[in-house]
Amino acid sequence: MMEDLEAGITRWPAELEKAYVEAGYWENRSLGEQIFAVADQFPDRIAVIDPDTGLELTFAQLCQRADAAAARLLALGFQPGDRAIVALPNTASFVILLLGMLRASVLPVLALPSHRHFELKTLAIASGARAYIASDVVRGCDHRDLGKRLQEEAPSLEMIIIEGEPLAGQIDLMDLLAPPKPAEIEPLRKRFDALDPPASQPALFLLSGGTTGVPKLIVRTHNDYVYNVKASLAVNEFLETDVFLAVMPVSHNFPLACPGVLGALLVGAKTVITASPNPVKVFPIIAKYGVTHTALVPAVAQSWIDYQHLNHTKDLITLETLQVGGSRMPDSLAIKVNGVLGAHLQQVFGMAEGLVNMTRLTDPEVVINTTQGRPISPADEVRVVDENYKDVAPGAEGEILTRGPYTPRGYFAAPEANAKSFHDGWYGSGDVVHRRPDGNLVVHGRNKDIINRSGEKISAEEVESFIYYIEGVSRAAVVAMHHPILHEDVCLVVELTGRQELTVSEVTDHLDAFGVARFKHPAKIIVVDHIPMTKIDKIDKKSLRDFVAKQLS
Ligand code: OOB
Repeated sequence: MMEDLEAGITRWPAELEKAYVEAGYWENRSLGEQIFAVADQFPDRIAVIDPDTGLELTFAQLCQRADAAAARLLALGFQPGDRAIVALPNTASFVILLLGMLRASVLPVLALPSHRHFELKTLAIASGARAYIASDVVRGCDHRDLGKRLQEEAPSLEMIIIEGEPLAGQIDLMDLLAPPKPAEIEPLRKRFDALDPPASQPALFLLSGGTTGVPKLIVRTHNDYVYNVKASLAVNEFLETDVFLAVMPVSHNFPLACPGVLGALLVGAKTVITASPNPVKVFPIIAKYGVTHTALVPAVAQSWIDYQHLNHTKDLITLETLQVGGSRMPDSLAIKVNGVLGAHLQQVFGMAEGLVNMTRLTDPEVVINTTQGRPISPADEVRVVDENYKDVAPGAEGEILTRGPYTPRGYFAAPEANAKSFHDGWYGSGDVVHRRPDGNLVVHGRNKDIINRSGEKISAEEVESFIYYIEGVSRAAVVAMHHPILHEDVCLVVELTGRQELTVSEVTDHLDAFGVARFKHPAKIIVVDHIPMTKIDKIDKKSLRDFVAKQLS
């Protein structure tokens, strides 16, 4: 229900909300209503293509299916404001379901298919989700069994909804997403037009890539998220004649809303959605559907550049703009994008918590290749501060603080995390940057204890907490190590008592037993006599990172 949600949401100050509306940043129109209005203009245009299943939907068909899905969700007992965890891979089903949930005001908690029991259970408890929605088997993980196990521990999870072959007692996602009968179309449309939620209400939950042991939920309201998408659309110069390829996991803010899938829907353009970013698979898809825009993490951009460099394919002729973000793109890689892929590069430095920076397509090459861009909205405020939250001298390095019309003022129902990450309404992401005189930001690193493994954020503290259960581990520290493709990977440094060694496979088995997502598992273990400590008796992560770098060089 909406009422019980409200208590967990930190709103913008009332006078600012008013100002955002007056300035036109907040339109007071829901995301679903706006997509439906676009669909009414271009009902017969293709909205979504899923080359993996062959499904193609026009805007009219997408909206009809979304309304039918909304009706079926309510028939299952969902009420507006209820939450459901969505951990689907990139398929057309995701898009239909998302729009259906928006129409029914059932709030998606956007998780990843790579999340496992530990992450999902924590999310289910934090969100009070009533359903878990996933594909039956993804990369060897059976989400039907996982769903059953989750239900034992998260009492709110009444329903498991499965794409593929659900177990007895589970719901078939295909039944939920099937097209309505022709006679149902109009009545459904009327019914959900009448249920259109106020735009101040939550539209969905994103996950934070934050540092604490508990994943944090970010509520994005219709007003702020629509603006996130529209401001991104303008800076990305994405038009209705363009074709967006969604190839990074669409539960992430970047391919979903910067401008991403939602951007394409809001301008009446085509989205091609597919699961594998492997150039062998995806290049022919780009050629076949005339993809013009896509969003990648640097590691995938690197793999595309390497492949194209070797194969000189003609597949990328239509590709105009390549957005790259999620982790720091090395300048040496940025320089190659245009020459090898023939596309304009746009660097994107964003966060699920709000603020998005982009280089502009008309910026000088040196800006595009060596900076992470500047805020997409004139109403974004950015400060660069020292450890006492004092502004540093212009151009000096410091931590970024931000606030603005699409940067929420707190995590969902997390007062402790909020006290750490929000300062007088300013969100501190922990990224260390400097601001150039032209306003563009350069990301130097971060003052937060995470590993950024090819765009997936891993909390060191979270992984460490599991390692301490291993017998003989007296101290454990998880730090980033360099990886040639992923840029960073997880390295575990341990002090042992009563044993000499600890293997990667033992740690993997241990973390599997706890249901920790595989992408968080250490790829390397270093046993030491003493883990370096700071003066205040905390693990000295900085010198440990240097130590690991030396050991592995
Ligand atoms: C995006 O969102 P999240 O929430 O997964 O991660 C945010 C964090 C940032 O605080 C920063 O540490 C890192 O990811 N990051 C970058 C970066 N883009 C994100 N670090 C260096 N250079 C970049 N270009 O990752 C995200 C959300 C929206 C758009 C793009 C990325």
